[in-house]
Amino acid sequence: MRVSKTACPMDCYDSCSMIARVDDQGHVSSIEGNSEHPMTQGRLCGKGYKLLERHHSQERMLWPMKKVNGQWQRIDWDIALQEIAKEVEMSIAQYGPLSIMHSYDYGSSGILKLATDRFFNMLGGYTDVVGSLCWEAGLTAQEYDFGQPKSNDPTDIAEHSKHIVIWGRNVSVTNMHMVKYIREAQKRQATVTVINPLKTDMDAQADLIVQPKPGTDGILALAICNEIIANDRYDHIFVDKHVLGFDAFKLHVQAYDVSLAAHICGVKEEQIIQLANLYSDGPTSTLLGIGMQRYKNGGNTIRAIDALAAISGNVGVAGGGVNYAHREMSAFVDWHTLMGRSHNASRREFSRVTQANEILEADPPVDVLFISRTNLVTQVPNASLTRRALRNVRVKVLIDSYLTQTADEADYFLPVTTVFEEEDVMLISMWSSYLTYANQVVQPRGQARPDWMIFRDLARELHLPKDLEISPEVLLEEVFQPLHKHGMSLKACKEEGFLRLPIDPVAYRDRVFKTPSGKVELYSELAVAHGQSALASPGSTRLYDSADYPYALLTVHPRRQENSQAPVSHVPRKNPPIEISPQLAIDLGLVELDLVLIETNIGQLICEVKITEGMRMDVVKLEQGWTYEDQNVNMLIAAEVSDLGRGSAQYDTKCRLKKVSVKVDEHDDDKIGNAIL
Ligand SMILES: Nc1nc2c(c(=O)[nH]1)N[C@H]1C(S)=C(S)[C@@H](COP(=O)(O)OP(=O)(O)OC[C@H]3O[C@@H](n4cnc5c(=O)[nH]c(N)nc54)[C@H](O)[C@@H]3O)O[C@H]1N2
Ligand SMILES: Nc1nc2c(c(=O)[nH]1)N[C@H]1C(S)=C(S)[C@@H](COP(=O)(O)OP(=O)(O)OC[C@H]3O[C@@H](n4cnc5c(=O)[nH]c(N)nc54)[C@H](O)[C@@H]3O)O[C@H]1N2
Ligand code: SF4
Ligand SMILES: [Mo]
Repeated sequence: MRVSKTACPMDCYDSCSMIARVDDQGHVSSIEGNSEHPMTQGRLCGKGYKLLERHHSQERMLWPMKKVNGQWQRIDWDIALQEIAKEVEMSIAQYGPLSIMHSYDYGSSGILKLATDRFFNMLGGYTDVVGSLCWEAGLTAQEYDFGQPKSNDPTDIAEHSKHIVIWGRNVSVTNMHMVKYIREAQKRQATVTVINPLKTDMDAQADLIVQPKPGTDGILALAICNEIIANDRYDHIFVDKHVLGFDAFKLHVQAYDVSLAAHICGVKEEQIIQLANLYSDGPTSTLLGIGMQRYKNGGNTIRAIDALAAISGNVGVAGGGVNYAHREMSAFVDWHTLMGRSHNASRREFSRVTQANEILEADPPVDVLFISRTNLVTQVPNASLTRRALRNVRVKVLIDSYLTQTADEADYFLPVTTVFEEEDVMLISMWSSYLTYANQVVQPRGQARPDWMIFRDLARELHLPKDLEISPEVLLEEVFQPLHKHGMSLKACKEEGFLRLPIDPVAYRDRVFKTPSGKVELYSELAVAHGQSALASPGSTRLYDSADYPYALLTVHPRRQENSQAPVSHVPRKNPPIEISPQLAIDLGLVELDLVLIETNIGQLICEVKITEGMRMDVVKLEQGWTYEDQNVNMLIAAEVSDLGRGSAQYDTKCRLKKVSVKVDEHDDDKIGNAIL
């Protein structure tokens, strides 16, 4: 029995350090959280423990495959790489290098995964994906407001916050290691407020629960600002010294009358007053979620909440913070070296959100598409359009461990190693200040290879420069050179399994804001230069303007799995559960386990009713990541973009519900689940 330190590779706030035990046959026999890691504290979440199952599963694909007459057939690595290299050469000869595209996402947080960019840069040009299905509207908002998104450390919140506002983050599900810091603060009598249209686990321990209509939080935040300013309860010293545009902002928020806002947001006036009291009686820490900015007004929503935290004196102070992301982590990485940008390759950029449309309209066309670290068909909004776009590309190469729905549309499948079979460093800039080290624990199963090795081998076939002929250990050393300036090195990270980066636990304590003015910019010329309003202007979403689709559909992150990465032992459900409130169930004549047809402007699915107390009655909850045969949740969601950055507006979706009898389900089986195109 041998013990090795590794790390959870999932795109998750917590970035856990793991201990893997290896038996005498060289198999990983168990994993557990590293008890020495101050945040992991020996505990992984349920989906973390399931990593072992995904590693060992019989359903994991261990050999390269090629689709012949619609069927997958095993093929030698050498032949697969020779054939793919030929396809690449042919496409470049006919259309130029922009006809080669790489679509990838956050399937793994390993930093070496990004070294695959070196391959595409060596080609002299390619089509890249930019923007985010995840969090870019909020990032851009905080760049306008603060220059760089930063967060107060959870330990600081545990020790110093008087009030904690969990605003649209599902902490116990998506960021479970935060819960113990919240409990610590509560032991000191800190209050907890939850702002979320859905019921969350934290409601049970909250002092105040506010349930706004989805997409209206920006209006809520500006009404709270109005209340604070009107009662002269804002932080004069901070505003005078560190805020740009306060006078214009003060005039702007006068339009956000408390009773009008309460009506629009569907909350009580007294709740707005209570929130104004909490923010002006700091230090108040805001834990912003990512779900809340997946709206057409999502970026301006975050700007409004940023402004609230700033004017109420909760930025740059212990126990405060408007905590969305932790971008200071980036400063410790030499990104240019990692990605091999020295080749000056020409890049054509497609948005992750609208890539299907862009592929369909591309000139030169996308002729060879590499897909890695993403399950495009289930995760990108408008799944039917994604399938159509993929069918329009001549050659699709999928690099994954499982035959996902994206594999239905692929031509080649190349098997990738799991985290236990490769060396890497996890860097996640969502919450924690730790790098975690993944030592290679065991030899790869079957013929799986790490992503960088697959592209190195393809580069050899194509006689490209030798940018990927470098061991992971050496490459990691080069990439983390910036650590040396701080007297640190990766060696300690490798040995301990983690390394705490020297980041101040209090964000902006030095009052240095990397905005053009050096202040918090409530009025942003940069936003104006990008065609946006200077001041946070969340308006209202279109959510409630249609009688045809009266309910908001929130396709939130699943409790028991990471996006579509379901545990293999999980038995797929034909009809995914949708959660509705008891009042809505009565209105629609529905009872628990009834089948109901859910329809949006682009698709329909049959779901099973689950009745949940404590959620808004005009909202329907459906966990994303569910798949059954060729169906998934993104068949219901249009590919719409957010206001700021190149973000996605998946939660700005309306739906209607119709009870269906079992008979209709049986007879109309082939109609149901097909998107309306
Ligand atoms: N278990 C699990 N953990 C995960 C993931 C997973 O798939 N499963 N995914 C990881 C990834 S990729 C990410 S990006 C993060 C996401 O982490 P979170 O942001 O915590 O999760 P989301 O489901 O995106 O949305 C969070 C909450 O926003 C609420 N919400 C939606 N609309 C609104 C609104 O208009 N106003 C307010 N106030 N609240 C709203 C939803 O009800 C939900 O509870 O989680 C990471 N962790
Ligand atoms: N409707 C709706 N849609 C959403 C969201 C939502 O809340 N609602 N959330 C959005 C968000 S926040 C995100 S981040 C995206 C996530 O979108 P994706 O990143 O596409 O989601 P996953 O389902 O996690 O798929 C990752 C894939 O990468 C594979 N993989 C894992 N590790 C590796 C590796 O090391 N190498 C390679 N080559 N492959 C690997 C996995 O097997 C899996 O198939 O989904 C977005 N889509
Ligand atoms: S998914 Fe998140 S909480 Fe779960 S083990 Fe991985 S890093 Fe930890
Ligand atoms: Mo995400």
